[in-house]
Amino acid sequence: MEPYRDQREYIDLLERLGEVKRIRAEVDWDLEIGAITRKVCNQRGPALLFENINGYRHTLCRRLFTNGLGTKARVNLALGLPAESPYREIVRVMKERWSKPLDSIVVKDAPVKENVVRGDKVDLCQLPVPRWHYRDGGRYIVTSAATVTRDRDSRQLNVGVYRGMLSTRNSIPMLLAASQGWGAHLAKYQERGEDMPMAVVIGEDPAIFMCAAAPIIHPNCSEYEFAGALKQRPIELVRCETSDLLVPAGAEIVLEGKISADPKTFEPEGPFSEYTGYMAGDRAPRHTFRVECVTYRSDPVFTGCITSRSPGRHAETATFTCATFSAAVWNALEQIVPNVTGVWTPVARENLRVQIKKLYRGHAQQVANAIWASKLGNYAAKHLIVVDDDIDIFDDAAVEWALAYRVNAAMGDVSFFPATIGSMLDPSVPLEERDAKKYGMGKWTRVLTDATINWELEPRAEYDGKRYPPLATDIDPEHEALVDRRWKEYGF
Ligand SMILES: Cc1cc2nc3c(=O)[nH]c(=O)nc-3n(C[C@H](O)[C@H](O)[C@H](O)COP(=O)(O)O)c2cc1C
Ligand SMILES: [Mn+2]
Repeated sequence: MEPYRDQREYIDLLERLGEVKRIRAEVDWDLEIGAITRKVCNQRGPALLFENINGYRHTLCRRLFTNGLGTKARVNLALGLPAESPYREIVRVMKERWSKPLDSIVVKDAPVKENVVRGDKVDLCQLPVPRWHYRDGGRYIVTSAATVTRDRDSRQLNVGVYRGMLSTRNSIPMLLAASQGWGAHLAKYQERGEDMPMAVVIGEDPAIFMCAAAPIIHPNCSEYEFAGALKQRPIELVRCETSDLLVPAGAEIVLEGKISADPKTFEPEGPFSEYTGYMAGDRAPRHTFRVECVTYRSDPVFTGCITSRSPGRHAETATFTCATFSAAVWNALEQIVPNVTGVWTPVARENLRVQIKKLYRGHAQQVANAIWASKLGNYAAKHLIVVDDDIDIFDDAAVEWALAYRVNAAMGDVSFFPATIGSMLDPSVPLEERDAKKYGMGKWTRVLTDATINWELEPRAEYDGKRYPPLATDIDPEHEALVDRRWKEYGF
């Protein structure tokens, strides 16, 4: 694989392949960068490096990178796969690599420590943070960045992607969901009346970005080791200045500080142009990250992304979350349910497809329980379709066919699981019903469509002893051979 150590080397790699466009014309952080990014994403265009941002010529950070993973070809590139590899292959490779997390290395000297700013000198307004969308509640400083926290007791690290908005020169209100990795961590600090140390990593390796945005179950390590596995090269980490958190040595910018569960410390955040494609979510006081220290590489590259997409409108995150999500669910599911032969989420992780080699009645229901019982169901698998292993889950027409001819709701093939945790950003749920302050999370009624052949159907002699009639689309072997033999004679 074409090696790259960090985002900076990844940008160099993109440059050599003509996959990045440097924009030297002066652009405004206020809506112009967001509008350009939107258009380029929609066209599946190049990664973008903005080098001349209005008001940011003499600040500590002057450049902005976005859309690094904005096409399937670049996702392949980041994984070291041939640019044309289909998602079927991407999911397979991710799943395989993630089955063997790779230990990270802790180093002493790191590029991200080239510059250190502490205390009163911290000024986040020195970063060229865009207002991405005209309806956004503010300038979103934390989009593709990775948030690092530690379990207070087990000392296990978590690295997750969570949104955050620039509020003051040293504070960032964020969307903290109790069911996510850092949500569970914060609850433990809250019990002791302590603030939680955290770090936000801006401009991290694209492999770390992909892993931090995936629902990886990692009882014995963190997302860093999964990123190392994806790259097949260990991630180099360095200790934070103000805590014992570990951050990538080659990151562009690291914000260090603390977050509190005390509502008195909350600042208003939202709304944000969300991944649903809607301005889902309100403006409300939210958990606020207080930045005490900033470390950064010389001439750092601020990094962010747009994440909202709707039919015909594309976003950077949509190119890889379909694959990372499928691979993470497949790996985890495989540990607890037999004969899972594939997982795919073609458009939105709300709609998940699982393929099984069915072993018994209730197998599809077991799959649903396993996903809905765990963090695999966070923001995901509201609608689950389970198919037999003769149905290609990457083929929409095949799945539609199975839905048409293998589902009979009267026989229990469709089941509802009401009042589960759900996305607080899903506009199909009334706002009051997904009030995270009151409920911690949103609320979903989950739906399983079991599109496997129902084993209540009796095998029948006229069906050659099977539960289902024989396919009517094949040709008997004798005539298949005959027609093949005479094919040219027919004039084809
Ligand atoms: C750009 C982007 C922004 C995201 N923002 C949030 C967010 O604000 N809150 C949240 O709970 N999840 C958010 N997610 C989804 C999480 O990254 C994802 O659920 C991931 O699995 C979380 O990691 P964890 O399982 O370690 O908590 C976002 C994902 C992306 C790609
Ligand atoms: Mn995690």
